[in-house]
Amino acid sequence: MEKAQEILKKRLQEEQYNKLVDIKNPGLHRFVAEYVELCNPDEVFVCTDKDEDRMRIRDAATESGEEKTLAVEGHTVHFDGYNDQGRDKENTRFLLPKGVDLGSNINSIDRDGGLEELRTIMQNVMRGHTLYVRFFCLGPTDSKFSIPAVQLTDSAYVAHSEDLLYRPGYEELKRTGEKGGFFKFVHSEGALKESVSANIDKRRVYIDIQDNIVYSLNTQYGGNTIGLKKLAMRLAINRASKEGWLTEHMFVVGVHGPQGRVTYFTGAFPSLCGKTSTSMIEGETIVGDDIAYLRKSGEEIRAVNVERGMFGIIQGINPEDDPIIWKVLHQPGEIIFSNILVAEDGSCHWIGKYGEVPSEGINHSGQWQPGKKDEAGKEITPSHPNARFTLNLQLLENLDPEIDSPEGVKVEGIIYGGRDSDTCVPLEEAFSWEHGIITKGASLESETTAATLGRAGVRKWNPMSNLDFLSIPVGKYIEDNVKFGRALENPPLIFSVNYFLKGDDGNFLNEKTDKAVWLRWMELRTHGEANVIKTPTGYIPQYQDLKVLFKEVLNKDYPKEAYSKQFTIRIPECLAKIERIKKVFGNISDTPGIVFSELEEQKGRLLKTREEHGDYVLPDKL
Ligand code: SPV
Ligand code: MN
Repeated sequence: MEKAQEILKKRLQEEQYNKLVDIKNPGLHRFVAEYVELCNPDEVFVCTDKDEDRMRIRDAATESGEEKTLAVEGHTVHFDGYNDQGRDKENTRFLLPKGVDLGSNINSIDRDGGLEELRTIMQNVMRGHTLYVRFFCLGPTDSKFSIPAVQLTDSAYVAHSEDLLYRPGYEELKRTGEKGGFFKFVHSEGALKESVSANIDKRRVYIDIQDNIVYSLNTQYGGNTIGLKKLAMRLAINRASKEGWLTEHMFVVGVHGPQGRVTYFTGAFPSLCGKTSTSMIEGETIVGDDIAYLRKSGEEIRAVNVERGMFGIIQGINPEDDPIIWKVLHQPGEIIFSNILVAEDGSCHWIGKYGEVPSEGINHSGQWQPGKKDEAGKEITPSHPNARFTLNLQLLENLDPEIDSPEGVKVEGIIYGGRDSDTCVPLEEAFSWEHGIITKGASLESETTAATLGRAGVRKWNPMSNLDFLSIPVGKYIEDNVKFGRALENPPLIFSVNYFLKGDDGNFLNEKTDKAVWLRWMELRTHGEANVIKTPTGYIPQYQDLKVLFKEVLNKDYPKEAYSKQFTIRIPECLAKIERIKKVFGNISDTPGIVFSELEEQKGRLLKTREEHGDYVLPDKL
């Protein structure tokens, strides 16, 4: 008997052992055995795709106190520690073998030293805990997109969240047996104090691309711990680059055009910039809201949702702007809320929800009442700005029927969006694939938000909104993107949107609901059914087309004056942006030449237009 099997036989109860060795994959057995020995849990539970196993994990989450039940049936709440409310960028590092260089934008640590540090932290870290072994499939099962994955975690909350968020993979791994080149995740919340990770100073998220393993220790926040989410994304970006496809931080949505036509778009937006709400627009259908794999199939680009659930931001969800999610959040169903405020009657409250703020309750800081301050004297909001809800997309009435299609959906448009108060127009189409990839995707900037730890409100460069997850050098990543669509005769159109543009008075120039119109205009454009105005930075819509769409989609009048303000080309700001982006790329050693040539051409067009029309150019002038 192999050594791994011996260890497993000794450490696992017979029933659990049998479930594990039913998957004929010695690599998997070695992986589980190694971390059972090292982390030393009291018990091991192997979860198959069967309902009874899955329910066992759901129940364990409440029995352990990691989740508490709420007033509505099926709803639970989980709290992460007060200082564990976002992705920890500083302590997220790639384990780099000697001779590998990912560039200075990517946080890394020498592999041998990092592994040693991890081993020290992991020694007996699961003592007193149960280790859950779970199997999932990234992407639809039995498809060329599928990547099987195994998660080891001592958090029933993490294991439960993944149950809602990912497609089951036990049977998939059994089917693929030894062939499955699976991704591996090891998570421990570490020692707990009042149900939250106590040793935050030893919080680590280390990614080993060589062995396709990600380690996550002494943390609970989903973005750090849910292996299949942003941790798997880092492994997948690396694999995709080697195999000629793309892993993107993108939603996938079906936009419903004239005569029942459905056109699929993907969209990349940094956190808290309207990504989920764009994928949830009324009248359209959602395939996914966060991560997509894109592969070429003949002359087409096809995309799948890597996930099957949503780990969505709850701040600002209200019945007017988000009617579908609002409804789901108020009816029975399996939903995990995290870091919201729970009132005494078991009802939930969050920032931006309609209705009164409860006069007291429990939130991520413990017992809370208005005016409560933290140790640093900072006022604690009722819910954390990064508070979330976790649910299976099947709960949504707008789920697209192609969600599980093994072939994915055909992508006809790609949207890049950021939080930008003063530079880019609300909606614009790129001149070409290359122009779009460089000036919209690779040049994406956003004013920071609360989804990562650190200061909010600072303008940050975030190419394709994927910077935090890149596991290949940035230049190589941009080049992969350029090459991906360049060879196609009719690549998807590329668009940029900006929902956050402000006027001179500091107020937003658009309503939240306007994005529904933008989507429908893009849908028409992919079929050549709307006209444009050519600006130095891309094609913008004509007033007349938007006026019709505003009436049709929102039943609203759209004054010409509003259009003119929104679509004024702000040349000084656009030029300043080009200089910022050039500077960033100037510091990246493997930047492909096309980045600079596209930016220079754009600069030339802007300067020429400025000569003719001045700094701020109304669309009618062009
Ligand atoms: C994001 O921040 O982009 C998210 C949530 O989707 S997290 O899981 O933290 O990445
Ligand atoms: Mn995301």
